[in-house]
Amino acid sequence: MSKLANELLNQVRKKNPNEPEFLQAVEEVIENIAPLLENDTTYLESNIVERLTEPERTIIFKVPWIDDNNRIQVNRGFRVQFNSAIGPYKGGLRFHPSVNLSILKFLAFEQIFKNALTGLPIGGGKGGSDFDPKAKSDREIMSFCQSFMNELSKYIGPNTDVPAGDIGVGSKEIGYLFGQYKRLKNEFTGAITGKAFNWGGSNLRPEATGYGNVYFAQHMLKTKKETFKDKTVVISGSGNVAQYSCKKAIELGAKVVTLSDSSGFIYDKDGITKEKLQFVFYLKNEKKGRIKDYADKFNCQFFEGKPWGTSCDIALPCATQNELDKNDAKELLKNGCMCVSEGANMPCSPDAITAFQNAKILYAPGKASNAGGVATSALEMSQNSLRMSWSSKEVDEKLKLIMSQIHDACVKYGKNGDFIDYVKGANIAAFYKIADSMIDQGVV
Ligand code: NDP
Ligand code: 2IT
Repeated sequence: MSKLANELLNQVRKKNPNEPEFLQAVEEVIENIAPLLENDTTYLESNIVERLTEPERTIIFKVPWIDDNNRIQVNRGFRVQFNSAIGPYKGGLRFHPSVNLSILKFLAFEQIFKNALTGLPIGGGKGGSDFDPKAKSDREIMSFCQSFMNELSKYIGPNTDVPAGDIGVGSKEIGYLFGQYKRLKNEFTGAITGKAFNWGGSNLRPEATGYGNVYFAQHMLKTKKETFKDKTVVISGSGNVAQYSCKKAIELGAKVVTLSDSSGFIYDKDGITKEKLQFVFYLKNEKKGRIKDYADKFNCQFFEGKPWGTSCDIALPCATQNELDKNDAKELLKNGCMCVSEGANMPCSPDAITAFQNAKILYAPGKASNAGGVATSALEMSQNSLRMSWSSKEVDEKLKLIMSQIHDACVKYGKNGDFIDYVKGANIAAFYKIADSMIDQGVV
C-alpha cells in the first residue's frame, strides 16, 4: 500500500477502531483511488476521503415488540444514511442476529459505490436490526416490523431515503413495513422498494439481483470468448440472490451443482433442474426449511461447511460477507475455476481476491456484479413516481443494459493489458462520479 493510502486509511482507522468490516471495505477503495489522488490534488484539497468515509447520519433506535408468549422483546434498529451526493439514500434492510454498526456501515459504504455504478440517481444507505426472523411466527414478524417502522418512518421518504430488502427481509417483511409506513404517513408513495407487484412493486425486482449477477458474469466470460453453456457452477446461499442466480444460470445451459445455507451445502452431481429449483423456492420462501431437505428429497449429498471445495468452472458466492477466504480461493483455483462473480456483498476476503487476481481469473466484486437488484429498485422508484408499471420484458431489457454499462465502466478504468481488474475499475468509475458530485455541491 502506498504511503498516502496508508495515511488516509489510518485516519479512518483512528475514527472507527472497532469496525473491522467497515475498515475492510474502505481499505479496498482507498488502495484503488490513492494513485489518482496523487495525480489530481483537487480531491486531497477537498478532503474528499475523510468526507466520503463519514456517514451523513446514523440513526440507532430501540425496537420493543411483544412475542407469542406475551413477553416484551427488545431489539436494536439502525439506519446508516451514508451519502446523498447523487440521490436519496438507497439500500436494503438486513434482519440477522449478527447485525451491528460495523456491518451496516460496510454495507452502506459499498452501496454508495454500487449505486453510483448503476447510472441512476441514488445515494447510499443501509439499515436493519439484530432481530432474527428465523423460527418466528408471522404475527411476531409483523409486530417487530411495525415497531421498527414506528421509529424508522421519521427518517425515510421517497425523496429522502428508500429502504428495501436484504438478508432476512423478503416480500413478507417488506409488506408489513410498507403497511405500517402508509398508516403512519397516510401516504401511498414509493418510500420502500421490493413491494409486491399488486401494490406498486416492479416486475422482475425479486429476480433482479441474481439475474443481474449472471448477466454481469456473461459479460466477463465474453471477454474470454466463453459462455455459461455446459459450465459447472457452484453457488453458495439459497435465499433470494442464490435462487435467481441459479435460475438464470440453468436457463443459459449451465449445470449448477451446489446451494447452501448456514448449516451446510447440497451437492447435486446431476445438476439442479428447473423443477428441482421449484422445490427450493417452496422450501426457502414458504416453508422456511433447511437446504438439507433438498438432499433428502432428491437423494443427493449434503455436507456441513462451505461449497468451495467442489470442482467448478464458475463460482457465484451469494450468501454473506467473508464467506470465501484464501484457502477457499486456493481450492477453487486448484479445481479449475475461471470466473467468480459476487452475488453477495463482500463475500470474498481481501486475500481471496488477491489470489484470484494473481491467478488472472475473472473476478467481479459485488458492488459491480450484484448492482442489478438496487438498479431495479431504482426502476421501481421511477415507476412509482410515474404511477405506472413496466412489463417484465421492459424491465429485463433495462436491467441487461445497466449490467452491460457497469461492465463497460469496469473495463474503462480497470483494463491493464489483457487483464481486467474489476475491483479497481468499479471503485474508480464510482469514485469519480461521487467525489465530483460532492465537490460540485460545496462543503456538505
Ligand atoms: P436471504 O435472506 O434471502 O438469503 C440469505 C442466504 O445466505 C441464506 O441461504 C442464508 O442461510 C445464507 N446466510 C446468511 N448469513 C449467513 C452466514 N452468516 N453464514 C452462512 N450462510 C449465511 O438474503 P439475500 O439472498 O437477499 O442476500 C444474500 C446476499 O446478497 C447478502 O450478502 C446481501 O447483502 C446480498 N445482496 C442482496 C440483494 C437483494 O436484492 N436481496 C442485492 C444485492 C446484494 P440461512 O438461512 O441458514 O441463514
Ligand atoms: O445490497 C443491495 O444492493 C440490496 N440489498 C438491495 C438494495 C435495494 O435498495 O434494492
